[in-house]
Parts: sequence; C-alpha cells; structure tokens
Amino acid sequence: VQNIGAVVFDAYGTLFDVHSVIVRCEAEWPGQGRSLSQLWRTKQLEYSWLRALMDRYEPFHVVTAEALAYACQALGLPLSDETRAALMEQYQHLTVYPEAPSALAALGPGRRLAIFSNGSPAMLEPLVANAGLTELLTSGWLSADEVRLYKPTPGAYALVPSRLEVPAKRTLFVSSNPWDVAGAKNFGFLVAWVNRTGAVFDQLGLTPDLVVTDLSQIPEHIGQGPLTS
Ligand code: LAC
Repeated sequence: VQNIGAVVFDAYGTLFDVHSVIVRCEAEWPGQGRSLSQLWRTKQLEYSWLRALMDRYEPFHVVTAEALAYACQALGLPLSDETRAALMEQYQHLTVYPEAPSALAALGPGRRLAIFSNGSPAMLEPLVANAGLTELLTSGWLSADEVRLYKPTPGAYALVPSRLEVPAKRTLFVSSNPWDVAGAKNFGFLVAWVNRTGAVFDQLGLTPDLVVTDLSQIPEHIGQGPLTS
C-alpha cells in the first residue's frame, strides 16, 4: 500500500478505548458494567443505522443518550439525570490506545492525518483535546454531523476527500469496526482493519486491504508519505 497522502481514523474503538465507559458503568452498577456498556454501544450503532434508513438524522450525542436510556431500561437499571450526565461525560475522556501517539507521529510526515467519526463536534472537540492529540492530528477531526449522514453511507465518507483534498484512492482509512471498514472500502478508500480482539470479519462482500492487531503496525505497511509537492 503505497503513495498514501492521507491517513484517516475512526474514533471509538480505533484511536480511543471505550473501556473507561465500562469502568464508570461498573462503578454505578457493580456486576452490570460490561453488559450495560456493550448493550449501550450496540444500540448506539443500531439507532444511527435505523435513523439513517428512516431519514431521521439526529447528532450522535443525541443517539448515544437515547441508546443509554434504552440500555438502562432494558437491564432494569434506574438512570438518574446526574448518572446520565456522568456516563455521557465519559465519552469525552476516553483513553487513547497506548500505541496511538507514536503511530500518529510515525505516519505524519508528508501526509494529512485526521479523524472521521460519526461523533458530533460536541463529542469530538473535547475528546481530542482531552487526549492531547490536537498537534498529532495535523488535519484535525471531521464529523459526520457536517453532512448529517452516518457511516456507512457513502455520502458520509465523501466529506473526507472533499475536506482533505486527497483522493480516496490515496487515502488509508483505519477502523476497528468491521461495518465501518466495509463502508470505507465500499466508498473507495484503501482500508486497514485494526483487529485487537481476534474478531471475525463481517460477511459484507468487502474486505480490508490491510489487517493489523494494533496501530503501530501500520507505518511499516505504507512507506514514507509522498513528498509534499
Ligand atoms: C465512529 C464510531 C461509529 O464513527 O465508531 O467513531
């Protein structure tokens, strides 16, 4: 995979570990933390896809809050306003995967680095700042909210080449979420799947160009950034 002018990252689960959400859920409801955070994440994604199919877009922080409300109700967990606020706040303080900063530093020279996420600006701005990634992400973050279209709709990914001014075929999209990997491939990016957990890839008729177990393995596969013309 050569001549890559831009490397673009999914946020949740790719650059950022949502595990800190589990810890906060577990603190609130001991023994229920993992199941709550898993159901919360599953519903968050389901709702984004269902809203897209119904053409009833809402920003990702709204969808995330509605998914949390569902998950707590489904598990019979009473959710107070302050607990809701505390759990939502966790999304702004997710831990960065340990290898991410050095991987970003290695990929940076001669190319654009950015996040492209379903996350709304209200979610991404503090998340990136709190994680100290502002300098390393030379082209910042892009939110699907700018086009009010969620991944994996091609129109969502189209924001990336239009903002970065690097063609899709010279852009490497990096995600840990197979559905997002398939969506990015469908759009026309070169795609790397970060499979940290030994997961099975989804059967969607699309496969990643590169499979790694963490971000540190990406630089060796894509060589040097093209000399900035
Ligand atoms: C993101 C979520 C969906 O777009 O992983 O960052």
